[in-house]
Amino acid sequence: MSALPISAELVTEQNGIEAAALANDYSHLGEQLDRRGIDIDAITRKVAAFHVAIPSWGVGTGGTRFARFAGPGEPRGIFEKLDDCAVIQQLTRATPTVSLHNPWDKADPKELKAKGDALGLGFDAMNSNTFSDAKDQKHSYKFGSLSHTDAAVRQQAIEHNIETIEIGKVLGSKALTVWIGDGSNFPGQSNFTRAFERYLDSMKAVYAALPDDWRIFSEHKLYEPAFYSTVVQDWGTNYLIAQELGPKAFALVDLGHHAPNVNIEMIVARLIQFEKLAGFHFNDSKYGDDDLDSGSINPFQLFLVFNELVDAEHRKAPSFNPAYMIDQSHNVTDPIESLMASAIEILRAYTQALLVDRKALESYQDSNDALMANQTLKRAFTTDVGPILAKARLVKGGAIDPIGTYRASGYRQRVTAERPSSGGSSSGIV
Ligand code: LRH
Ligand code: MN
Ligand code: MN
Repeated sequence: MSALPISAELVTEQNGIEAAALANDYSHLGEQLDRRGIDIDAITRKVAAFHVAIPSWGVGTGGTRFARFAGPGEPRGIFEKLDDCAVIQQLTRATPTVSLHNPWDKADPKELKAKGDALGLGFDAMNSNTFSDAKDQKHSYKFGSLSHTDAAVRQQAIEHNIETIEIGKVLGSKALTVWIGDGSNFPGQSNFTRAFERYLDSMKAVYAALPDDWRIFSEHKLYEPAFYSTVVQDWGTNYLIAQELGPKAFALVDLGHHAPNVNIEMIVARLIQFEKLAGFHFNDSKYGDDDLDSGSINPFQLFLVFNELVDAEHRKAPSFNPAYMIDQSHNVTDPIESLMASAIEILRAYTQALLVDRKALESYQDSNDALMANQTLKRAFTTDVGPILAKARLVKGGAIDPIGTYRASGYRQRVTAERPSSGGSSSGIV
């Protein structure tokens, strides 16, 4: 039995206000799509089956390295974070799992599992953290972790990853995501080759501890916190890692971890083709790893990424099983609202990609009709798929208008009374 945080009556009442308009819009869109040979209900069923994981760290207010401005009623620990994740799932019905970060979310794993069960939430990939020092940790990660020059530091980082797997086993997780901040700030500071050799040796030790039904995801990032070189800096290095480690290792793409204007959808295509795509950390960015809300800056790029994913699904690409997660930092918005809006934008891009006429596209590509090939994508991208998204939520018991319903529920005001302010001084998140 799950105890949902928003009253079911309120959701029904709010849906009642929108139901007639939605029915109209859905039927009108259905007619339009029918003329294009698309069955709207088949699309809605696919959309209803799509899930994206919420990052536990995303429901707290983020910050920059300059300041953090706390929001009202912020969750004070992982159990309250799970309550907030349950709100997102209850209203969007697209986010049934949470991705935890160790040790940020440290608690008795059995209690975490019980709390998840009570809220109807499962646990997605586990994230290890060797990019900051935990309290009372023996060796510092100031100069690296899995690639550190000192074997004792590397061993500590390996053990931390193994511990993260152990916690995940209790929670029912099936994947470990490893992102390290290792790198250098000055030319000459680090030997690129030796650092990568050490990293690979450490990752092999972590890989050896992976249960048979688990996968390990390595996450590349161009720069930050290291500003001259980073050990796992790009998808090429990431692919090499996945190849070196073995069949349970895959390369994870965080959309914010590339230089501006990089063709990320093409990276996605390459990783799919060579059966090494782990999945995503979704977010959006203008300059760097901005961790802005998905689809808020460049929704066309998100659509083009999903175009590759749907293409792979369509042609039944081997080993294609991406894990979808959000990874964002919310500095000026209510994180619950940002995460709901982001889940909706991710679903929107998926839905638009489902509308691409793949047969027509292929024939335009084969006949080198560049203009019509592009028009084929644009036609799908410019279709307002809002009614499909709302209908998919409605049939699963969610809200037609998640943000409106959330605001009407007074959830934030309620938890603000229950959760005293956590203050606003340090950033606490990258
Ligand atoms: C690094 C990163 C990585 C971390 C998260 C907090 O920038 O994307 O995924 O685990 O941010
Ligand atoms: Mn990430
Ligand atoms: Mn990041």
